[in-house]
Amino acid sequence: MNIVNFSKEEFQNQQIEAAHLEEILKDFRRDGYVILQDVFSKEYINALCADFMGTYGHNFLEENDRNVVKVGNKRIQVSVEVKDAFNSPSLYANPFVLAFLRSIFNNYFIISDLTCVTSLPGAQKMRIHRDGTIFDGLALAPLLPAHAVGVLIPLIPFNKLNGPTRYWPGSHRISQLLADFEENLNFIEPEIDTGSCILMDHRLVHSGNPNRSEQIRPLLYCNYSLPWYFDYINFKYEAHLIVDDKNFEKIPADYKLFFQRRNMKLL
Ligand SMILES: O=C(O)CCC(=O)C(=O)O
Repeated sequence: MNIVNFSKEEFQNQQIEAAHLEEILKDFRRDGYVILQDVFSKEYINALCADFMGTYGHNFLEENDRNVVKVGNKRIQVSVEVKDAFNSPSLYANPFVLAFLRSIFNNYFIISDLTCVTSLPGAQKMRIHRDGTIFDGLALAPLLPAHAVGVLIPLIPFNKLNGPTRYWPGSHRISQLLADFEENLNFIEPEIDTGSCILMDHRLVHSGNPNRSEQIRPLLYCNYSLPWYFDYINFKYEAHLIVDDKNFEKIPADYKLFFQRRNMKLL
């Protein structure tokens, strides 16, 4: 598994050593994912989780079942407003993540959406899917570099019981029918702790596992992409990056361009 541990010096300098970054990029390009260990503080992730449950917890009550966007059985997707703990460079400008993205996207990229997918106790397994493709069906498609990268951040520790996400390494470079992956046992199901995250090429085939625990299991997605890419399938009806003017003002000038798509929706 592509688990990246940073050295004491890298943490001290908040910078990835050049040869190490090359290695990470190589693994990501080959397998479509890498796991960055301990790049956020656990206290900060706990604060995000508390804010998330405080603001969006009502979505998970049975009486609100009809008003939520479901991406699977008992699996709910919400667009998370950039405010409170979510309006922080600690989230959207993590130095390790940004160094990686600058190399992948040749310096220019945006935040395409901030979303949380929550599986509720008893959630069944999700359909197998890719988050987004371009030039689908063309022989050229699997040869292209990444156009979008999801930073997937568990807001509670993910374990076998609450259902770690299933990923098929290398599948971003294979144009195979999704149905074929049902029988494909070459998957990984990393149990990721709070403070760590997985960086995923949007084309990587993956699926949510059943939640057999009593816990609500939120998975935060901060998706970055090249500026021209728009996820028109997932975000047709709702803004995918919600930032009001007051919160936009609080974003440091260096990062404002990340939010150039704020409050945009198609229909
Ligand atoms: O819930 C999960 O583990 C995965 C969710 C997912 O793959 C998605 O919403 O695209």
